[in-house]
Amino acid sequence: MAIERTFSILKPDATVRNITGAINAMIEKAGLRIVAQKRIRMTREQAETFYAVHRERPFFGELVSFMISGPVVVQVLEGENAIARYREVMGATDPAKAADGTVRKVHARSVGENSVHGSDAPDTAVKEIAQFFSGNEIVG
Ligand code: 3AN
Repeated sequence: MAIERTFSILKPDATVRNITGAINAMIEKAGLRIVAQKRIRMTREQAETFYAVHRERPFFGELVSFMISGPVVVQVLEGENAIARYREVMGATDPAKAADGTVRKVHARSVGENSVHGSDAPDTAVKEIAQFFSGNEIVG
């Protein structure tokens, strides 16, 4: 199995409820290592760039407004098959459809305020990590 890196965001609904530590505990328990992490306030421009693939979707404006409504924690996670593994840990986008024990089942409020983001493929992981971290900020 390949050691991969994936990009993660703990979203404003998580920072506002002070549950970033609880989510990090779920990440670490799943065998993923947090090799970079910082708490930031995203600018509108950063959020629009990050979610550019969803620009034409009806929820784009709502999504960007939510992501800049409070602090977020951006992270790089490392581990075996980290991209797929973290998506398992997160659970389905809609918390009502998420499996028991997943971050979204346990913590998410709705399909929009769903607590976490994780990259969906190797190429997006590389791109997303590079948007928020320089190489020397990632310490494996
Ligand atoms: P995922 O984050 O599970 O990969 P995507 O890529 O389909 O899901 O959607 C990106 C983000 O857009 C989601 N995490 C969620 O915050 C938001 N989103 C998706 N669908 C909706 C929706 N119907 N209404 C509001 N926000 C949505």
